[in-house]
Amino acid sequence: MYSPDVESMSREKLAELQLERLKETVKLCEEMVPFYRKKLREKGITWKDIKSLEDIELLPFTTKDDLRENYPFGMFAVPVRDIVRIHASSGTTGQPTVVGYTSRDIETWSELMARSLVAGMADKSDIIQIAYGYGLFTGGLGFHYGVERLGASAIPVSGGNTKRQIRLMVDLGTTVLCCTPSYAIFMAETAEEMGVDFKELKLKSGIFGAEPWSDRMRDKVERLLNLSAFDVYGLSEVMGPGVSIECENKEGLHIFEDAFLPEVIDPGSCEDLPLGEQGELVFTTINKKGMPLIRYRTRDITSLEDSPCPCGRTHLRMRRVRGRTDDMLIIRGVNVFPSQIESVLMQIEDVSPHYQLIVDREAGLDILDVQVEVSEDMFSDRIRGLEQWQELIQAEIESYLGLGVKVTLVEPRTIARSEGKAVRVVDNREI
Ligand code: DLL
Repeated sequence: MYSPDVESMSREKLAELQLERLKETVKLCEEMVPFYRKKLREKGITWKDIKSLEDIELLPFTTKDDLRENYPFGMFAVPVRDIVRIHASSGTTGQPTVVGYTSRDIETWSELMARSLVAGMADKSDIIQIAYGYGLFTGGLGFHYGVERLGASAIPVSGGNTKRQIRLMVDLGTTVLCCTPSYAIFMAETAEEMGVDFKELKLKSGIFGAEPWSDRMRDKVERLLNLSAFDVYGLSEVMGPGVSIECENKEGLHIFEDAFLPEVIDPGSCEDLPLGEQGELVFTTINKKGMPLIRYRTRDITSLEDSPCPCGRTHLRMRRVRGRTDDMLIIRGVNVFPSQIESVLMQIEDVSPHYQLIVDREAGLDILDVQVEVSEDMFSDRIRGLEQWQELIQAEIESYLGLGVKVTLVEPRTIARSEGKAVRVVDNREI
């Protein structure tokens, strides 16, 4: 069974466990993965040189490109016959990458997911609707194994068929919903159309992640679905969902540090940054056998916190992911994360949660067009006020970013709804 004791271990004891596991991991990589053997040799070190946790800085980084170059099985540390599950990234931005799990890895992952569910208010008595996609994506199956490990009841509905999702919630009395935050918003809209009121449902919490979302969006989701919303983070290369999750205090996501060693680096110099400073998140897996990773550069931007948490967990927290280094837009020299614009939008009364950022280049000049969908009510009642409303949105965004933007109000239901990860940015400059 899962062992939450490890979550409240003293930092000293945890560090001992981490060091032992780090050494084992580096040894495994050195002995079994030619890619790492070569990298470690180039650095002139072996696993025996790891004497303290700080020595992690001696180790080489791993990037997504390294995984691509070793496609499909080159990063595995065990023979393929010992792999019991393979997941893969979609490969929309290049060659796909695969990840492999031994049966022990599946055990570990299930345990971490069970612990994640507990942090998100779930227990054995819950009915948990898993509306993350099942398949090569790690969301569906990751949650599924966690729910079974917890001993709760899984509804393995996967993403899509939104009306059926709502009917299941009503008929089966779902108490915990798991999906992307953008899909949760879409569900709220569909429920309204169907005349279903979330206040009448039994939902108590939602475990949402797999894409960036802001605290303001959380307020919206909580209001619309009448539940407590938790942010869950993970990535397939490192494991899948269940790398970190918020507790009831919602002051950052506790990283499961008995399985993943976090660092935050300056993405330019690759130097480790002190706690509290924002940079690129890097993970070393220390409890994984099929495909262990050393200092994997996630490209996700966040910072780490070690202040005590009232929940009693001693594991470090990461701030909500602000975005990815590769999602950051550079508009006329100004760095813009889509999540910053989302935060501004969601603070304005009556703004719908459906928006998209369209970037173009006209006569050599970058144009950022923030397309915001008008709600049905606004559209019918306030046609005349729309212009002022558009100006207000534009002024708010411009003053926050210090950058001129265009704001276009679009008719209700014109922005594509998401059943998985939402597409928030369309950058036409690359075409
Ligand atoms: O998205 C795993 C997952 C499934 C996490 C279900 C949470 C819930 P990938 O498809 O490999 O794996 O995508 C990983 O998604 O590097 C982040 O950029 C982003 N991401 C994941 N969770 C969050 C989050 C899954 N809570 C990539 N906030 C990561 C912001 C997130 N971004």
